[in-house]
Amino acid sequence: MRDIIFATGNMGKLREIKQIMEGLPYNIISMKEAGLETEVDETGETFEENAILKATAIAKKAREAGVYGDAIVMADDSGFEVDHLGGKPGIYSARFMGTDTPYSIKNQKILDEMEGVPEEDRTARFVAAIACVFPDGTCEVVRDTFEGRVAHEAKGIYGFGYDPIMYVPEKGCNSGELLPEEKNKISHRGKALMKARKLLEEKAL
Ligand code: ITT
Repeated sequence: MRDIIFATGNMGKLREIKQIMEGLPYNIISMKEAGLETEVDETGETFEENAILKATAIAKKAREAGVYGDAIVMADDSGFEVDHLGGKPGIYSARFMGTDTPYSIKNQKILDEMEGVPEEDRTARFVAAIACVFPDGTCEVVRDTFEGRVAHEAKGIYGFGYDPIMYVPEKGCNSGELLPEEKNKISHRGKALMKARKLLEEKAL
């Protein structure tokens, strides 16, 4: 089994990544489990740039520590884009209203800002960019989206972050109401990870 170190401190993401990669010949190790925790300044202007910043920083740490020499290092930079709000919170999704603010408050703020906005203008999506640093030091990044609309009320107990307020037309419910296995099949992260998996297979890793 190949080791993949996932450069994330977000437990919701990590849980999904482990579920999505289950049964595949990869051993997913969080940066915490690898003892490589570090704060990375997300100074990029796109999801791709930030994913690359996170993955390369952790790959560098692993190299310096002399551990997991032939591991692949991956990072996910993701967020919720609301078209009517000019794409916000977007790359600032985790930082929106402060990282310590509960999602019940962040979500309500978005619902309030969208009050009275007609259905056709409520389009929104989750975006995920996943950067992979390979053992030879090269880096590639893939992206995918999960399209929906801003719901009228928060619903659901599954997922994390903004899941309760994204209505998923093809499922007729909010993302927070989807069972993990249902979300993972159609989500930005699920689809981007399958693209990343293809990259690994092409490189025979
Ligand atoms: P790491 O950088 O340590 O991975 P983070 O939470 O800071 O963790 P991001 O900067 O990529 O990660 O921010 C992603 C945010 O976007 C996340 O905190 C949620 O608010 C939101 N988000 C991303 N994917 C989501 C999903 O599947 N469901 C709900 N919200 C999501």
